[in-house]
Amino acid sequence: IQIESRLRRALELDELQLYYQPIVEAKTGRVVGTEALIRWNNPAMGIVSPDKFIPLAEETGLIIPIGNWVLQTACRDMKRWQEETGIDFLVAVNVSPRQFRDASFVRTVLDALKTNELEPKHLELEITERLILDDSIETSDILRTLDKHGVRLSVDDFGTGYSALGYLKSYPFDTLKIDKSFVQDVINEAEDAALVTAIITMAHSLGLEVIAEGVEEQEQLVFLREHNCDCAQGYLFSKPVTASEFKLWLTENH
Ligand code: G
Ligand code: G
Ligand code: MN
Ligand code: NA
Repeated sequence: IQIESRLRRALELDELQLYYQPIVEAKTGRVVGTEALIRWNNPAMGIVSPDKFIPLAEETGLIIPIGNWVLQTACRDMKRWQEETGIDFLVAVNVSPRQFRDASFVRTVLDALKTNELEPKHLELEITERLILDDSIETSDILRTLDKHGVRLSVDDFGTGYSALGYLKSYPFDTLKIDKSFVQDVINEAEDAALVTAIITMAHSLGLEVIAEGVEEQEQLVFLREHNCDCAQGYLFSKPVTASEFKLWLTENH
């Protein structure tokens, strides 16, 4: 309860912050995107991880104003980096189920783009398999509408959602993000190597780009390159960092 009332005030007290983690092209290391990852910087509790407060935000409905703030902030930061560096890349934003199903979600997304004069192709929304599992008409309509507007869509945490695969052919996804649990042991476990290889092949056959998450070691990157994985993200390149640290990384690494 105490944490709930603190979270309620976090927005107005300006305690929420976006960290950013680069997404790079596997073959070249060139930056192609950055994922926004929220943090809550509370004077009493320090930096709180989203695993600790996003579920609470979902339960209480606070995810709606918080999600709106995330979209606005990510689009604003992205616009500024593009103007300052001229680099062509995109920002990826995580979307949780309650936020996605809110009646105003599409409007919120388009608003954030318009307010910040960001082109839709520079925004990618990360949707988890868990959300897709509920394949209602609304889910499909929302995805189609966003796709029609040119916003990019990715499947996050792929392989962990106990979901059927049929949605991949009927929904307008652009990108598939292989969950880090598969990438972690890709060198040492033959099964994980087989799964990662198969996922990449399947995704490409369906016209999807592939991002491997949780890449920590050079050997993993080499494996991914050899198996034609398009992009990679993980501590090997950078951990999630503040917006100003990311700007520095960007100017030093492109
Ligand atoms: O860095 P990491 O600890 O940031 O993220 C933990 C979890 O929190 C991940 O599953 C990630 O998708 C989720 N997450 C991070 N930022 C956001 C956000 O802005 N919105 C939502 N809904 N989830 C987020
Ligand atoms: O669920 P989602 O994929 O959105 O969240 C990504 C999570 O993975 C975040 O908590 C982020 O901090 C974390 N992460 C990013 N890179 C790495 C990595 O190389 N190794 C590990 N173990 N975690 C990572
Ligand atoms: Mn994500
Ligand atoms: Na993920």
